Amino acid sequence: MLIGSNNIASHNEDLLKKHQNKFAFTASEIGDTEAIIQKLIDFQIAIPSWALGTGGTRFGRFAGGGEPRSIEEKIEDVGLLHALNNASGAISLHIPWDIPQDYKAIKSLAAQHNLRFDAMNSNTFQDQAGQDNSYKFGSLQNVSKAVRKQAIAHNIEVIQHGIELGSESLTIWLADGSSFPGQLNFRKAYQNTLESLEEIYDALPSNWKLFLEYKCAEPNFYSTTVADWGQSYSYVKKLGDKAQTLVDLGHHLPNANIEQIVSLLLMEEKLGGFHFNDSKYGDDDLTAGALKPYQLFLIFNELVEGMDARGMNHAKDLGWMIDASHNIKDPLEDLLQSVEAIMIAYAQALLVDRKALETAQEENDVVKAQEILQDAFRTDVRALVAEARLRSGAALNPVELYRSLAVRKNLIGERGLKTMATGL
Ligand code: RM4
Ligand code: MN
Ligand code: MN
Repeated sequence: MLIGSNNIASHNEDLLKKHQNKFAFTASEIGDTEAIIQKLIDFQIAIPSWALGTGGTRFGRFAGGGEPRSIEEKIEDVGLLHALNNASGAISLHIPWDIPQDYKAIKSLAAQHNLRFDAMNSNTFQDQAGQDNSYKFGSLQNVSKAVRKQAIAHNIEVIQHGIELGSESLTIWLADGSSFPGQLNFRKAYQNTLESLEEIYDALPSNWKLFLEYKCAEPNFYSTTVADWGQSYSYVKKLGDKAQTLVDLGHHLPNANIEQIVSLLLMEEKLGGFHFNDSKYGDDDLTAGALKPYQLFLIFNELVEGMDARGMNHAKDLGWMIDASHNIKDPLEDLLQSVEAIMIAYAQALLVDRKALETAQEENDVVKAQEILQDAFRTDVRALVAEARLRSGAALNPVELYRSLAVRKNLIGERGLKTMATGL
């Protein structure tokens, strides 16, 4: 299914009057709306290819139908999102869940939808059919050299796929760790992992980045070999300039101050990218901003401040990705909601009066500092985000248009009810 510009135009026409009123009010409250709108137009968030189908838990899976059956259909799904919001102009692929066969055809399909290929993801947390060695006891950390070699070779293969598609980064997330005390010699596991990462790093083209993602627990529940930002930092620091840390919002111990982590990683020039999602308990992979929108705003507040301090390009200099899993919602609707929440948090962070905040900080004016942040957070910026969409030819209300065009019903018609996407 394709969403035509005529569909978007007539949807926007219906909502235009209401939007214009709202936008005029918002603009009257905010100073420089034009600069903010341009930043919002430029900002793109990559969609994970592994989250276009139904996720599920270990207790069950309730498929919604019409799931993409191939990498081509996954690209088409992201194309639908991008047509609706013009803010999802990239796809992040997970190998071997999505092995590209015909690079040229896949690249041209992506180009038709105005999509580029964001970070490539390797998978050494599952055994694949026909694989020589098992990852049951880890991959890059494994006590067996043969297993480590296999995992290294897989990562290098992922880089090769990425080169063909025009991607410029590899994200490594390791399930490596241990489930019981005594199972692992922590130092040996670290050393093995480091040596393996070095080999992968050496295979990176000069314009590539290696993102090392951390996660406090799961699937191992006693120790994880890249468990937190400090551990990731320690690896990427040793690896070199092309290696950076990736922050997934659901990968922290409860109550971790993620915004502070982000600020310090940025200062150290070691923040590479993001996996946005939201959580209450652990790696819940829920819709971004669904539970803790203030935290999302505070993270963006540090991002904007830190990137500006280093003269970075907001849209291009970090990898912006969603990592989510959809158990009860339509994945595409959920992803539209996530993108919207991210754009809102970003827009609010752009509103923060930096000068006034700095003065308040220098004067230890705690009350004023809070007022400044909360003033930005409590500003309704939805009309700004909608205006950015309107100007770039996308829909004023993406979820509403998605529903009125009965996209899911159409996809079920095209693909069938019982299709199953590879991924989470
Ligand atoms: C992990 C981690 C990775 C993702 C896998 C599927 O928890 O978040 O980024 O690739 O899940
Ligand atoms: Mn992740
Ligand atoms: Mn995760």
